[in-house]
Amino acid sequence: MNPVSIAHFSDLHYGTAATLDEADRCFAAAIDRAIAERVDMAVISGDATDHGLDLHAPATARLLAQVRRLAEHCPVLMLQGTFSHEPPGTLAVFRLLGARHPVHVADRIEQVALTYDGQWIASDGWRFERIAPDARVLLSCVPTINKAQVAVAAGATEAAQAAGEHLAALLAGFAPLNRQAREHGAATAMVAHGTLFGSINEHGVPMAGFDHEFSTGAIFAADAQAAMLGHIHRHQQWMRTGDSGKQCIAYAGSIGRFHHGEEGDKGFLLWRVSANHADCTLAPTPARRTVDILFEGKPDLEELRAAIEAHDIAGAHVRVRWTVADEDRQSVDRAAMTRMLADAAHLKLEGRVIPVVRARVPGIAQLGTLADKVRAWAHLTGVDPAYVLESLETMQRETPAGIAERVLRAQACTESPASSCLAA
Ligand SMILES: [Mn+2]
Repeated sequence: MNPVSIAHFSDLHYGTAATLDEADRCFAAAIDRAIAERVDMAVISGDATDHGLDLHAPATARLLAQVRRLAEHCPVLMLQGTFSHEPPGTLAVFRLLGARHPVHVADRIEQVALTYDGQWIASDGWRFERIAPDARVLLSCVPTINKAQVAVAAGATEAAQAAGEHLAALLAGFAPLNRQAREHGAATAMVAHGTLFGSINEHGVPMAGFDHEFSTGAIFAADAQAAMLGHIHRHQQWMRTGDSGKQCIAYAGSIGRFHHGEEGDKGFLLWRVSANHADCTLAPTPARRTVDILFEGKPDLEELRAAIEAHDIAGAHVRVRWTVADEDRQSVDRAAMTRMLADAAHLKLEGRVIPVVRARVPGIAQLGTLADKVRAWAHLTGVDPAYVLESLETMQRETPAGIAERVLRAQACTESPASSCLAA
């Protein structure tokens, strides 16, 4: 049997003007490419919207038009994403699009088969009793987890059982149907929205808490060839070759770059899935480029000039961040920076001012030496200047390593005076 080619889009985040252009430009380009690749079907694995959309919002019409365009080309499955982004019920209207091919909305835990004549069939319960003989593709759908729903589907009786265990039981429950589908020669995939333990988010942070729903082990144990995931905005994948052939789990990542500091390429996935094989490649979208320039203190215009030369600023979304003490805030030349970065498509200047919380000594800046400043400060705050001046002198005379060694030795003395102290 020929492998089924599937376009997998995720985390479109259609919303307000701030991100709408990015979302729509990238999704449009992705659909163009998917059509050119003649994919057999398409999956949108959650967070099609960024928040609840009004019917008259520009994002609503643009998203509906794009999904309709996609459904003119091939059958589409849309999965319910995070409730705060995609309030329950958001996806219901997509069922009504009436394009050449049907749009199936998976907003509950269920299995869905795509038949050879391009129709979606959904299971009555959380899984099929048996696989229809004309199933070309079997999809096991796990939308954003409502923990109670998982517990019911998995038949859990222990209320205290962790959600992750319920989910592992649920995924294992899909395995017999996936094996049956494989015997019929059907392609099998899981479509889910959630956090995989050990994945890395778009800011480079590993997801390793205990409330992360999925593990690679539990997903592979569902015995589907492919697992198409949404929620984490960074593309990444895991593979395993075993009794079930080649299995692959992948996040498509978000369709565009919606925030500063997001690492990695943006795009959608082109999957090829058969009864015993799955693989995917990232097809890039024209996501915006972002450049972050960071100053520890006051922005140095020479350094900024060097950074502008080093990065291709033209057309990029640039963010400059700095941190200054309150007394220096007036010396930051925002106008000069704006002029230097005029080629950027969008510029964000973010200065953080550290407020003065300490007592100030009037005229301290005019004193000639650091020692004089320390004395003036000590006088105001009622501290004996002798110890501070001694420490100051030590810092000028000794290396940091030498000071640290002496401090540690003194500590060892207090902790166990008998042994190390006398020797030292
Ligand atoms: Mn998302």
